[in-house]
Amino acid sequence: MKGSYRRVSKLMALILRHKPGEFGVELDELGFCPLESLIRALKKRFPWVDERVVREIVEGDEKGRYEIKGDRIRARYGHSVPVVLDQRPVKPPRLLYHGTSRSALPSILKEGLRPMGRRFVHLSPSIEDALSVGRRHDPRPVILEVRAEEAWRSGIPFYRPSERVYLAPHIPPVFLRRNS
Ligand code: HQG
Repeated sequence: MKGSYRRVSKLMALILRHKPGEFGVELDELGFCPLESLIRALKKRFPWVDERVVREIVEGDEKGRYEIKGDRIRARYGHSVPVVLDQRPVKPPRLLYHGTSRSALPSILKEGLRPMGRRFVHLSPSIEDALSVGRRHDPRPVILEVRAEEAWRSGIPFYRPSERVYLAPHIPPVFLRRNS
C-alpha cells in the first residue's frame, strides 16, 4: 500500500476502533458509521481523501480490516469501544498463534491471554502474521502457540471477523505454549 494510503488507513483504524467521538463520528452498535461522516473526519487531516480513496483502501487491505455495507463502513476487528459482534462462533483450526513482547510473557503464562485494551484477544492462523503483530510490541517478539481446537472444545468461543484474524474472549494458560 502507498505510504500516504497507509497513513489514512491508520487514522481510519483509530477512528473506527478507538476514538470515534473525538473525530465527530458516531458508531452504531455494530460499529458502522456513515461513510460520509468518516470521510469528513479524515479530510481534516488529509484534505485530498475522498470516497474513491477510502474504497481503494478498504478493497486493498490485506488483512480485511474494514467492511463497507451500502453507504456505511466499520472496522472488522480490533475495537476498544464497545460494539456488538454480529458473528457466529466458528470452530478454529487445531493451532493458532499470538505474537507478543518478551516482557508480557510471564504475566501471560500466569493468567492467560487477556484482551487488555481491546474487546477480544487477537490470534493469527500463521506464524508470519503473529510475528508481525508481535513486532509492534518488541523487536524480538515471542510467538505463542495456542491449542485453539482444544480451547474451543472446552467451551471458549472463537470468531473469525476476517480471513487472517481470530478472536476469543480469553485464552487460559493451559492452552498456551511458547513456540519461539
Ligand atoms: C498482551 C493489530 C500481559 C498481548 C494487530 C499484546 C492485531 C498481555 C498486548 C490486533 C496479557 C495487547 C491486536 C496478559 C495479553 N498480561 N500482557 N495477561 N494478555 N497481553 O495491540 O494482539 O494490524 O491490544 O500479548 O495486527 O498485539 O492494526 O493486541 O502484546 O491483529 O489491523 O497485551 O491489532 O491489528 O496489545 O494486536 P494489542 P495485539 P492491525
